[in-house]
Amino acid sequence: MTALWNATDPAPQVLVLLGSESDLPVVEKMPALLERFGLTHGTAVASAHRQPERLHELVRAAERGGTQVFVAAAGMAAHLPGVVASLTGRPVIGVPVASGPLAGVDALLSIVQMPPGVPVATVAIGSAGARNAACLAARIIGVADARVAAAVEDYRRELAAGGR
Ligand code: RP5
Repeated sequence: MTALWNATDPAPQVLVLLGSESDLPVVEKMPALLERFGLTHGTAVASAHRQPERLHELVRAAERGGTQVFVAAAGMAAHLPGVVASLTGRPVIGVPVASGPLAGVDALLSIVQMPPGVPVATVAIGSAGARNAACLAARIIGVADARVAAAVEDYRRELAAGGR
């Protein structure tokens, strides 16, 4: 995988934040998919619990730089997506990771149960969810970007023809 994103780098359209380096395998297919949709992307590790200040800095720098959608993947008591949604008004997609003895159900319930007014669009547990996070980010950005919308339609046609 390419180098991790830093706050001093140009902000990507889609920033993928992870609660731990151990979550990296779950999102490994996202870069290729985001590139297929014509989206710039970056990945950074910042635990909501262990590195709260670093997380704040990364989200603020990305928002300032123009990041359009945040994806946050975390396991166990997965507060990362919710904290990101508290720090930015941009769309946040949460990916539950199956890293503890509860196999991701803990993270799923933690991510999906956001208080009213602070939404996190929650996808399925694990790499299937990460793939859908990339697709959903493209659909969101495609609302105002015809080139991305066309790439989403191309992907949909491929699926309809039996592609996986
Ligand atoms: C969560 O705890 C992380 O997102 C990861 O899924 C899990 C375990 O983290 P490590 O102990 O592997 O760093 O915060």
